[in-house]
Amino acid sequence: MKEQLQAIANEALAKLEHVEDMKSLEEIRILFLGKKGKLTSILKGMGSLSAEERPVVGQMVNDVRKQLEEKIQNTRSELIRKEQEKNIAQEAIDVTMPGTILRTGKKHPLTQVLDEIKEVFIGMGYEIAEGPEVELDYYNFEALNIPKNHPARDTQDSFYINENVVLRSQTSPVQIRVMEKQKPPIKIICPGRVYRSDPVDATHSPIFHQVEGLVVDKGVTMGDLIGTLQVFAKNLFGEETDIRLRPHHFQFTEPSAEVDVSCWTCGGKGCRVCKNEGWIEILGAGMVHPKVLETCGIDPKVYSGFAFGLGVERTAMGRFNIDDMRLLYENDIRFLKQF
Ligand code: 2NL
Repeated sequence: MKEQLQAIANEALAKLEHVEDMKSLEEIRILFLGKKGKLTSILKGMGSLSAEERPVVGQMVNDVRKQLEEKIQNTRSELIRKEQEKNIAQEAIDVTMPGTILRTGKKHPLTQVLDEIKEVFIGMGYEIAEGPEVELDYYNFEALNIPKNHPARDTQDSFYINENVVLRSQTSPVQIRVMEKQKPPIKIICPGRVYRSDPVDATHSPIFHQVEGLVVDKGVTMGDLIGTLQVFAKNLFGEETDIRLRPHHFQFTEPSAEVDVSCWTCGGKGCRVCKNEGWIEILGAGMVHPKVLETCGIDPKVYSGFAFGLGVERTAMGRFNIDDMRLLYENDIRFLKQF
């Protein structure tokens, strides 16, 4: 029985030398120390021993059990340590490895310019007003002193939904709606998408963006308009920028003017960008026509106002030196990432 016990101990110790994982370690434990294990069956066979031998063998079984338990515990600790070492090695960060470059997006050039324009006017105390793109003919034309027979109303120039409904051709109808509802003082800008039935080319698109501005109060003058546009031009195109007004005609303003800024490329000397003019036209403006005020329920004998309108595409093309409007709509990443 002693030899048998020794053989069991040796077998167990040999097996434990080669254990690779927790599962086989547990299998070995059950095989030798479990309820039906080899050591237990020795204990069960002790009945056949003499009274002198019994305690000796009992002591030996206990010694072997203790030895095996210790060895199993050590093997278990060793396996855990190896497992942790492996995990640490796997999780290690190789700081010399090249990184993954995350490409960050940015605002479309039109949005950049629009945001700048908004910023300048918000800085001067303007509020932003918005309104429908599908508009009543009344708000888009009639209320702006554009009568039924006016060429701007030609179905060739505007998109008519039906006789009374049109895709807005400017954002002025938003301003009409504000004047109808709100008593002066009014100080707003109206950015938004507008529609004209123009064929697509390098400088035209049937859908484009406009920012119109409107100030109505007691005693508003052409001087206020000029000062406002000067601040705007200097903020957008640089402190050294000048503006110039040329007489013009709009149905909704009187007097009216087209407004040029000194060329941002040559500063007024004349170059390719300004086609040797030294000036670049960027907006239309004027004093709100008394008829327009009256139509909106504002007494033109008490109040006066100025208004202006500018094309966002054209401003962006100037700012970024873009020579074809279509590039702004194609969303070609190679083009957009330049700005
Ligand atoms: C342009 C420039 C302009 C206005 C827009 C306006 C709006 C109201 C009353 C009076 Cl509610 N005027 N807007 C004024 C002058 C110019 O836009 O080139 N338009 C064809």
